[in-house]
This record gives sequence, C-alpha cells and structure tokens, in this order.
Amino acid sequence: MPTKKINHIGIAVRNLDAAIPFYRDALGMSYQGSETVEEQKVKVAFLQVGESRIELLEPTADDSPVAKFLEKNGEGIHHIAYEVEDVQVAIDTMKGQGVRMIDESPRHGAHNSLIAFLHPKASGGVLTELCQAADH
Ligand code: CMX
Repeated sequence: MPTKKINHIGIAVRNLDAAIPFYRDALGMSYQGSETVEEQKVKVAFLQVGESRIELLEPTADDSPVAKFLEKNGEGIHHIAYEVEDVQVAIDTMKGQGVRMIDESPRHGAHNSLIAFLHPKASGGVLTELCQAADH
C-alpha cells in the first residue's frame, strides 16, 4: 500500500479569514478556495504548495473535533494526510499490520475525497489521515 505523496497538512485555526493572508500573501501560496465539510463540522481553506496543500481548518460548531483541539492545544498543526490510491485497501492493509484505526470504513473529506483517520496513539501522537482523491 504505497502512500503516493503528502496530499495536505491540516492546520487548526480559529478564523480562516484571519489566517489565509499569511499563507497567501506572506508565503505566496495559491489560494484554492474554501468549503464547509458538514460531516466533520469544519470549514476548510486550501492553499497549494508544490504538489501538496495546506488545509486550514476552522470549527463550525462548539462540539467540532477541531474546536476541541483548539481548546486543548491552541492553533497549530492538526494532522498530516497521505494520499493513497484506494482508501479501503489502505485501511485493510493498516488493520492487517495491527495499526489502530479511528475509521474502519471511509468517510467524506473535502473536495469529495474519501478519508480515514488512524488513531493518534498508533502514529506517535501525529494524527494521520489516509486520503483518496476524488478523481481516482
Ligand atoms: N493530534 C493528536 N492527537 C489528537 C488529535 C490531533 N489532531 N485529535 C485528537 N487527538 C487525541 C485526543 O487528545 C485523544 O487522546 P487521549 O485518548 O489521550 O485523550 C485521542 O486522540 C482521541 O480523541 P477524541 O477527540 O477523544 O476522539 P474522537 O474519536 O472523538 O475523535 C479524531 C478523534 C482524531 C477523529 C477527531 O478529533 C478529529 O480530529 N477528526 C478530524 C476532523 C478533521 O480534521 N476533519 C477535516 C477533514 C477534512 C479533510 O481533510 O478532507
């Protein structure tokens, strides 16, 4: 199950509008747009950097997982997403290796992607996402 590349790095922020100018203007990344992922209770903004992206995450509700993260840790890196060809195959491979998963079946991420999170305790405290891009 080769991971193809870093699809994106998720960064938790309190406010997208306040965070975007640093990435777009100071770091010169190309702003790709924003969308709300209802299922995850987050609004996300994507900024392209080479073949990867930065995903800024703003919670849309007090019980959003990202709101909980901000409360506990403040703003900062939230997760790393590795792109895979087929997320269900990747989940099954992980489970076969004894890796603890949060998601044992895929759920919907931004841009109609299919995603699955590993449990942070399985990956040294780094929340890790497997991500199958929509055009695969
Ligand atoms: N980094 C490291 N550890 C984290 C973490 C993070 N970002 N988020 C949660 N944890 C830890 C918690 O501290 C907790 O640890 P303890 O057991 O030691 O207390 C443990 O993981 C479980 O966390 P939880 O919130 O109690 O468990 P849930 O099952 O409710 O949720 C998780 C876990 C990671 C799925 C959820 O917190 C989360 O972040 N969901 C993803 C939200 C998200 O980013 N959505 C956008 C996706 C869009 C896309 O990328 O396309």
